[in-house]
This record gives sequence, C-alpha cells and structure tokens, in this order.
Amino acid sequence: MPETNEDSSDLDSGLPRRATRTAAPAVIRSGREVISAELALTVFRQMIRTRALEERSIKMSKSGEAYFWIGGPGEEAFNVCLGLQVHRGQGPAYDFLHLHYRNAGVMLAMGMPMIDHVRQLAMRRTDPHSRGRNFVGHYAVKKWNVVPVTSVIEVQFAMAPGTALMQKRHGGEGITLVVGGEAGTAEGDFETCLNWSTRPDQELPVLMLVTNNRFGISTDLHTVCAEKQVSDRAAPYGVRAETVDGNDPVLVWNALDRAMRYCRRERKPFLLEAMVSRLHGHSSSSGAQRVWGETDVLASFEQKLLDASAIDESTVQTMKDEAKAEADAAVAAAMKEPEPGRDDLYKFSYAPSDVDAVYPGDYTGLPGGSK
Ligand SMILES: Cc1ncc(C[n+]2csc(CCOP(=O)(O)OP(=O)(O)O)c2C)c(N)n1
Ligand SMILES: [Mg+2]
Repeated sequence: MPETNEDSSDLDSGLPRRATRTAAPAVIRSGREVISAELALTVFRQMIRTRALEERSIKMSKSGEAYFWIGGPGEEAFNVCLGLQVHRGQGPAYDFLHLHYRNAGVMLAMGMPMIDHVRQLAMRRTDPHSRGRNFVGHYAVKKWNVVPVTSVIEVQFAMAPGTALMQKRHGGEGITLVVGGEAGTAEGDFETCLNWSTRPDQELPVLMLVTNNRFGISTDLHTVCAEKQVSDRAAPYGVRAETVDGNDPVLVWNALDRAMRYCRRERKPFLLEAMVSRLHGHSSSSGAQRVWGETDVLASFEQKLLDASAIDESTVQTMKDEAKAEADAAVAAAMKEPEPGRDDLYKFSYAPSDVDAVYPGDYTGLPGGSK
C-alpha cells in the first residue's frame, strides 16, 4: 500500500527547487512529534486546495449558483491527513468511509477532482454522487468504498459496524472509518457503534472519528454534555481513545497514523476526537460569514512552515493562486452542464437487485455506466 494517496508526480511545480532548499529542514516538529518536511508540504498544498474549493463554494451559495452550502473550513488538517492515509479501493480489503458533511478535504486528498464536488453543489445532472439530488458534501463513491453521506446526523455510526463486521470476517487490514461532529454523539447511534464494536471476542476494526467544533448548529457543547471530552465516552467500553489538537497537522497526522495502525493490526475499535475550528458558522443557512477569533489552521500551518524555512512566501502565493484557478475552472465547467430534467424523475431511485422483479427497470446506472 502507498504511504499516502496523493500522486507526488504533480507536486513539483509549486515547490521550491532543490537548489533553494539547501537550508530546508528534514522534518516539521510539534513538541516531540514530527512529520517529514516533504509530507508537510503535501499536506499544506492539499489544505490550500480544500480551502480554495470551500471559499468558492460559499461564494456560489451567495451568488445563487448554488442553493445551500455546508462544509469544513477549519477542519482542513484533519480532513487532509485522513484522506491521504486511507487505503483506497473497493471491497472489504480496503477501508470503508462513512463520512460527515464537512469532509471535502478527505475526498480531495483521496483524489476526487474538484468538479465532482461542484457538480453536486450546483445540482448538476453530471453529479456522480447523487445526480444533482443531494446536498453538497454528500459523497458516494462505490469504487472507493465511500458509503453515501446522510444529512440525518449520526446514522453513519449505526451503519459502520456493518462494514467492519464484513471486514473482520474477510480478514486483511481494511478498516471502517466513521466521522461525525461532537453534538451528534448525543444520538443513540453513537452508542450503538461503541456497543457493536466491542462485543467480547467479536471486536470490530472501526475507527470512530469525532470532529469537535464545540457547536451543534447554535448549541454550545458545554450546555449539553457532562463529560470533559467526547473521547471519555470510550472508557466504559474499554475502547482506546485519544483527543488531538485538530489545528496542528503534525499532531493530527501522527494521531491518525497511530489509530489506523491499531485498528488495522488489532482488528479492534479506536475513538479519536479532533478539536477543530468552525470558520464559517454552521452553513449558508446562518450566513456562512467568516468567524474571527478561532484559530485558522491554514494560516498557522503556513506560519510554521515559513518559520522553519520549509517554504517561502512566493511559493505559498503560487500554491494559493493555482488552487483558486483550479476551483474557478471547476465552477466554470460545471455551470455549463445540464441540471436533472423531468425524464430523470423516476431514475436512480432503486439499485438493481437479482431478487427484485419490480424495480430493475427503473435503474439506468450512474454516470459513466458504472453500477
Ligand atoms: C437526527 C438529526 N437531528 C437533527 C438534525 C439537525 N441538525 C443538522 S446538523 C446538526 C448539528 C450537528 O452538530 P455536530 O454533530 O456537532 O456536527 P457539526 O455540524 O458541528 O459538524 C443538527 C442538530 C439532523 N440533521 N439529524
Ligand atoms: Mg459540532
């Protein structure tokens, strides 16, 4: 398996040339933890791409090119570090992903082109995830085991043990990754996941990931939860757990690496909570205005890389310009594509089934002819 998902061959253009990198550090450090400087630049570049796509998406929701926005500005470090470490593929030997609605960075780091995000946001017929029928960020990619994202919060935690049980029976190192916000952990589905993944001698390889931005829309976490950290909820089940600063890519990368290795090798669950910022409020429904006063992980990581001489300012600017141009081009192309029409109304509602005599005729396949 590759160490990360990103194909490094297209990375060189924006990075400093070797001759100007003589003073560059080998590693980027946070306390006692490190990642290589090369990996740090890969993570940084993907974080910039993710932020550019999200900022363009917010603009679309304000200009009328899109109808609703929700996403993950402030969670880029967590999302990118996760996406780069996924074992990507189809079937039980690979990781299954049950994502939250703020995970564009996961998908971009896994290799999803920006336009596939925009197609769903702009509700185009070409949207490969839902044919223009679902909210933005509600990805579904069968060839990468990305289970359809749902707006009904936390149900992904009730489904995750199902794919993990299959993976345990199959053998190998495939694990189930399930992501949700901290408010959703109040739902019984979260407890279902803890319960099902810890039955004696039948533990399941589930990595439960909680992105804690301290808000459920407008509800402050501390008004609804007695425990100090969501990760404390793992203790009664004997599940290993950790809380990590989601605004530090070095710490996040290593925490995910440790947790994933544990689930892969031990075939047991792990609960990882990442403390993150929410830089544009909950969604476009509350205005999506920029929130000041919370740590901006992109700005702080940029400063860290500059301070370490791992990058220079002109290279940062080039990366940002390229990412913005990529997002603009994706929007320009997607807006020329058709919306679903009347003829599509009854299509794509049912998956084909050998044992179902009624519905197969309704199913005409997903874009590209894949089933
Ligand atoms: C079962 C259910 N109840 C309520 C809602 C309305 N709702 C949508 S998002 C949200 C807050 C979720 O907060 P959290 O789990 O912390 O995730 P965040 O949005 O902060 O990432 C709520 C209550 C819903 N979608 N589904
Ligand atoms: Mg929250």
